[in-house]
Amino acid sequence: MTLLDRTRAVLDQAIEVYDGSDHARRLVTVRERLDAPLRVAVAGRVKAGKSTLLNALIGERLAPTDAGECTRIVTWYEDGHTYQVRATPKQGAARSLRFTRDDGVIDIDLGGLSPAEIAQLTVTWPAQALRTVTLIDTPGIGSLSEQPGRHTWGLLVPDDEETPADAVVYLLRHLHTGDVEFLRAFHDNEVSRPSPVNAIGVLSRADEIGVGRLDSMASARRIAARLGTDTNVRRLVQSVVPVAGLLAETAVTLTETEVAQLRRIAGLPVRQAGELLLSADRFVSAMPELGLTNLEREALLARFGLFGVRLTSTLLRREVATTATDLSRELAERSGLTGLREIIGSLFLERRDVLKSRSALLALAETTRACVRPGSEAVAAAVEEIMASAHPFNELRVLSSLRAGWITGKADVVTDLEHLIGGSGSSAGDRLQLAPDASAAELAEAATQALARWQRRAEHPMTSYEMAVAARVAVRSCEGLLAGLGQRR
Ligand SMILES: Nc1nc2c(ncn2[C@@H]2O[C@H](COP(=O)(O)OP(=O)(O)O)[C@@H](O)[C@H]2O)c(=O)[nH]1
Ligand SMILES: [Mg+2]
Repeated sequence: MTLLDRTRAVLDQAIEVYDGSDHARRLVTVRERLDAPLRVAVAGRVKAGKSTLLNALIGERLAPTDAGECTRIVTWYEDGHTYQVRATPKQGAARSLRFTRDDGVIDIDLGGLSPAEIAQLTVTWPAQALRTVTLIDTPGIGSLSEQPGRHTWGLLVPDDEETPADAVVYLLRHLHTGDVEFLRAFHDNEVSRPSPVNAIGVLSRADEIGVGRLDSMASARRIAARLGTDTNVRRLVQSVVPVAGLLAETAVTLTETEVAQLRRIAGLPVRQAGELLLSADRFVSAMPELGLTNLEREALLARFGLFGVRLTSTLLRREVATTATDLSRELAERSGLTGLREIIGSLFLERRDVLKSRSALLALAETTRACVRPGSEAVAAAVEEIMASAHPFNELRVLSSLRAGWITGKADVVTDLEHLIGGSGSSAGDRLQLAPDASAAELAEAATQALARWQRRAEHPMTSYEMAVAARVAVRSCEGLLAGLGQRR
């Protein structure tokens, strides 16, 4: 039986035990959630660039950025057949809200409700990207004493049994003590404590790190790599990637008009273009003969940032990309968006079932603690049994123990282990550290070797207790790989 099937079975059992009560109704929604898209929250401080990045991930400029009352409300973006916005007030029934689209961005009419009265907005939007994930935009944790801050906190660190988000993309601009505390509390639960299993770090607004210089992304990559090896960060997020969110958002919503405008800059002699782009002020006002109005220039700055204007005009001049389509792909790549999508794919989407089961089992465990009934102890025992025995959970536990520094060993051994248990992606290639185009025979050979290696390690008398436990999990992972490869042949 798969993990999802086991989870479903124990949920069914619990729904019968709690039949007729609110608990049963809640558990029915927990069960429905197992089949729904993965819920990923975008979290971080106010102005970290959350809404902008969310738009980039959706591929449309939906979420309002900067100020505005709606940025203070937790907003869910989910797939659906029709365009719809609903408000869930803290008191009273959910209701539909009117909205307009101004320049792509949704402008929601709260219909007389104040942001403080609304628990959640739900935007239903037919978008390809939302088929596999529901994205949750959060107001940001500027300060937890503020209302919006508390909202976000409640969403990610719920005090009732439901964990609204299955995973989180956490935006960091500069690592802040507040960030670490926040992440620690979010991960404070029993499957993995503290746990990097369902969090990815994004070094956001990466273009600003090198003050918009053309090599800004290279600097940002170095800083992100350093953050990613920092022990404090590693025990909280799986990895840290740099993303220039604004440029990413523009990349996926690029217009022909914008490309035409940037071609004018690309057409200038290099030195003149360099002078024009020395500063934002100069760009807006210098060189009136360029044929772009001040307003157009300001609009370009707002969409690309100075870094984006520099980079895009350079790409056009060097003919790295000449059409809007090519340019869009190139900018998505260079802004870090493509990399982020890949990592969301390998660390969240490929692990969807585990993350889903985990959320459901946590909810279930909480219910059996909160309300004891005839039969509820058997449910609690079944939940514990799955959490303790299911191999994917064991992999997650080893991963977080590694990240927390509870399992130690030689660097190459630790790296080998981390990959094998799926720490850098769940595909056979990722686990065995082989190229994506490795043949089935190569994969099988590498898996056989890894199996022997980890069996030896598990049985070796000098292996520490913790490493021996981890080694047995790795052995199971290798067996799983071999079984999977056998099926495909
Ligand atoms: N230069 C630059 N500005 C950004 C970037 N991401 C967001 N911004 C700007 O930062 C401000 C806040 O962004 P927003 O997405 O609303 O942040 P949020 O409060 O975290 O949702 C807006 O003016 C954005 O245009 C980025 O990657 N680079
Ligand atoms: Mg926002």
